[in-house]
Amino acid sequence: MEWCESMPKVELHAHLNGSIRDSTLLELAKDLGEKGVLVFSDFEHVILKSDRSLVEVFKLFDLIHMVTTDHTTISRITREVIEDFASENVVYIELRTTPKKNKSIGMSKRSYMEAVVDGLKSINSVDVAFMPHDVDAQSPLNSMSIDNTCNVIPRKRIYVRLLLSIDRRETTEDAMETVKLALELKDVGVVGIDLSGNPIVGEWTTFWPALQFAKENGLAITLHCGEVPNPKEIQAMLDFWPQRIGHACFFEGDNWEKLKHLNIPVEICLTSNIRTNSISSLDVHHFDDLYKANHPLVICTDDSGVFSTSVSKEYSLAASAFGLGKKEMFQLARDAIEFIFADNEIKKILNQVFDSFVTNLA
Ligand code: 6MZ
Repeated sequence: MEWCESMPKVELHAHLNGSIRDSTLLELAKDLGEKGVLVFSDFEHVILKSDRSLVEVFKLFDLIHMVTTDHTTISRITREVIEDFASENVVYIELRTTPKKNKSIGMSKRSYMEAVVDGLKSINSVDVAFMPHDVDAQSPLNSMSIDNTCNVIPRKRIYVRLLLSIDRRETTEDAMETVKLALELKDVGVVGIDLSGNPIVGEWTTFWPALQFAKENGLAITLHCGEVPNPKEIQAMLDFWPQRIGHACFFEGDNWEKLKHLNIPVEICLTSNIRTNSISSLDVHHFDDLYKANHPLVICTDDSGVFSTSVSKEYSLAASAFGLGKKEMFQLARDAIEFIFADNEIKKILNQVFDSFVTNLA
């Protein structure tokens, strides 16, 4: 639906390496195939497969990381991912990624993040505002540039904030290193921490000390929660009271009631949940229950590359699956402003962006 694309949107659950363009992934794999590092035909087969279980998705991430994890590529995919989201009128994104170390190429968690920031700085097809002081209340929606025939053309603007992910395979020390790095990188737009990775790996008690430290030091937290049935972990996560959670597919009984009672915003990733078989079909998706209960929700992509989706497609899917019209979808997009981790000044600007869209429509 065209209007899903044209309206402004807020993306709060997008993993950098999961949002990589298919064409880029294939190009990178081909290069490594030519260098004899991998067998391209095997790689191509896995990338182009359309249905994958959750377990297969994590195998795919290991393959993706094989071809993406050097500084130049990380900068490139950051640039492309932000360009892609901006092109479909995402006006604010919290992009999350797991800082990685790789001694053999001189990569530390910090240099990985510097590559991400370099990627953001290298974008010139759209205006990217990612530093905390990078706000323009005078002209929040677009800026102008002049093309080579002296025509003034509006440029899209996207506000970007970063979340550092802790992978569930990591140790407490690794997780703590990520949190300390996040604190050091606040001035380049890092606003929070995410806990993600294969949900059947790792224990909550391993990550808790680092997450608690993050919380005490003013970082916002979002947790992948209830991606698999694990009521004890879900309960511990709810007791921790994160600012948002992702997925919430396998909540039952008291945990479900508690989620609603605490009013914790849920990042909903419809295509991801269906493609990984976490939810059998959209008719039984928990979006419906939460939406009808007026629970805070935000529609997100998770891994737009891996699941061949986009924010607009997710909005369109929600509209058709749950019988919502333009007005409801616009309101849903706008409500997400309240759940972002950036400060009130950005919220004010985003509200102006949504206001000006309504005015332009009238
Ligand atoms: C849990 C996920 C995920 O960090 O390398 N990731 N974790 N559930 C999901 N739903 C399917 N999708 C992605 O991006 C890729 C990493 O994000 C996490 C995994 O740890 C994956 O390796 P980055 O940029």
